[in-house]
Amino acid sequence: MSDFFKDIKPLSYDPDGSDLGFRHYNPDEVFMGKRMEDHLRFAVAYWHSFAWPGGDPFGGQTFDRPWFGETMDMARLKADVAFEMFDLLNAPFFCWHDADIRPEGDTFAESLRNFEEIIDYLGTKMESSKTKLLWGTANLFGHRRFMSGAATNPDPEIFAWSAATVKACMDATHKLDGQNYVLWGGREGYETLLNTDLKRERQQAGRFLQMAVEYKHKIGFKGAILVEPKPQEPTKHQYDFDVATVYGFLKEFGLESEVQMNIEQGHAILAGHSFEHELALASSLGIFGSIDMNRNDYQSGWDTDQFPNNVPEVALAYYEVLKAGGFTTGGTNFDAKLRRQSLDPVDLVAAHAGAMDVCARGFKAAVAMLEDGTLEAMRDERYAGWESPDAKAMLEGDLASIAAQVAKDGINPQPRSGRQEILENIVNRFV
Ligand code: XUL
Ligand code: CO
Repeated sequence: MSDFFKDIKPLSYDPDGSDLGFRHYNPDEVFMGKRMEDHLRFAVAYWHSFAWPGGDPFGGQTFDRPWFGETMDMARLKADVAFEMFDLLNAPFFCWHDADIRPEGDTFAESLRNFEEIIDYLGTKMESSKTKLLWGTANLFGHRRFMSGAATNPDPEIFAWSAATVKACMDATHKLDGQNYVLWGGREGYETLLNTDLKRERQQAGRFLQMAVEYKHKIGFKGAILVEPKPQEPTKHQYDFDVATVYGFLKEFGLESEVQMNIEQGHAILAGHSFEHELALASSLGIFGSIDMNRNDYQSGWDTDQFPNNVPEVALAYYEVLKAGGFTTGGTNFDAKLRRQSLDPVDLVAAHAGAMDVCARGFKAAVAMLEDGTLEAMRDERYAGWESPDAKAMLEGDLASIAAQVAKDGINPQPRSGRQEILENIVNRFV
C-alpha cells in the first residue's frame, strides 16, 4: 500500500451525502433489467489521472506525484496508486496507452521490454482487483518521432515503428483480457496542405487499419476495434474528423463491419456537432461502440478534457446509448483531467466521484424518458405516414410513376408541426 490516498475511505452509495460518497451512483440498482454498474461501465483513464503532469501551453508541471520519473520502480508505484484509486472508486474498468504505463527506453526493444514487464505487473494487480481493462491503445502522438504522423507519416520507418507499437499494444490488451482496442489518430492529419499528399496518406491510414483488424483476427482477440474521431488538435486537420467522415473511410477500406466508434463528447463539439448527434449517427450506421465522457469548456474552444458536470447533456447522450441497445464491449471512459490547480489526491477522487454521479443522474433521466415513451411515440407518429402500403411502394417505384400518382390524386399536402418546443418541454420534465 502506498500512502498517497491515506485518509480517503472507499466510496459507497450514500444518498444523504458524506462529502466523498456517491449520492446518485448506486451500482447495484437495477434499471431495465440490468445493474447500473453494468449499464454505465465506468473507466478511469490512466493517462490523465496518473501520467499527466498538469501542464498547459503557457506553463509546465503543477502536480507533484511521487511516481513521476522514467524508471520501472516509478512505473510500478504508479500502478500501485492507480489500483488503490480504482478500489476506492469501486471502478469496474480502466484504460491505458503504452506510454502512460511504462518508461520509454533508448530503443524500441527496450521500450517493449519495459512495457511487457509492466503489463505483467498490471495483470497481477488485476488478479486481486475487480477492475478490468476497458481498452488499451498506443500513444502514437506524444514522442517527437510522430510529429508528422504515425500511419500517415511521409517516412516509412515511422509507419513501421507505429505498426510494431500497435502490435505490441494489441498483444498486451489481449493478454489482459481487454474489452476493446482503440485507435485515435492524433497526428494523422496535416499542418499544411503545401507539404501533404492527401491521397497517399489516406491509403496508408486505410492499410494500417486493415492490418490492425487482420492482426486482431490472427491472435483471436474478441474485443472490438474502435476508432476515436476528432476533427483537429493537435494537428490543424485530422482525417478521422467525425463519425460521418470515419464511416466513409471505413467503407472505402471495407472495414465498416469490423470497426466501431469510440465517441468523445469534447471531440463531437470540436467537430461542430452535439455529442448526441454523433452517438445517434453512429448507432444509425451500426458502428456505435463506446464513449469518452469528457466535456470541453464552451468558451475556450479547445480540448480541455474536463470531467462531465452537465446533467441534461449527459441525459441526452445516455438516451442515445440506451436507444442503441446500450454498451456491449464499450463503456463510459473518463478521458478527463483535473484542472491544473487541483493538486491534491482528494481532488482526483472527488473528480471521478462527481463525474460518476453526474452520469448516474443523466442515465436515470434517460431511462425515465425511454420508459415514459412519449418522445419515441411522438417520433413514431411523425413518420407514421411511411407505414402505409402506398408510401412503401413509392420507394420501390421511380420518379415517373410517382409523378403520375401525384397528378392522379391531385392532393396538395399540408405541412405539420415538428413540435420541437413541446418535445424539449418533455425532456425538461426528466432532467
Ligand atoms: C485525445 C484523446 C485521447 C484518446 C486516446 O483528445 O481523446 O486521449 O482518447 O488516445
Ligand atoms: Co478520448
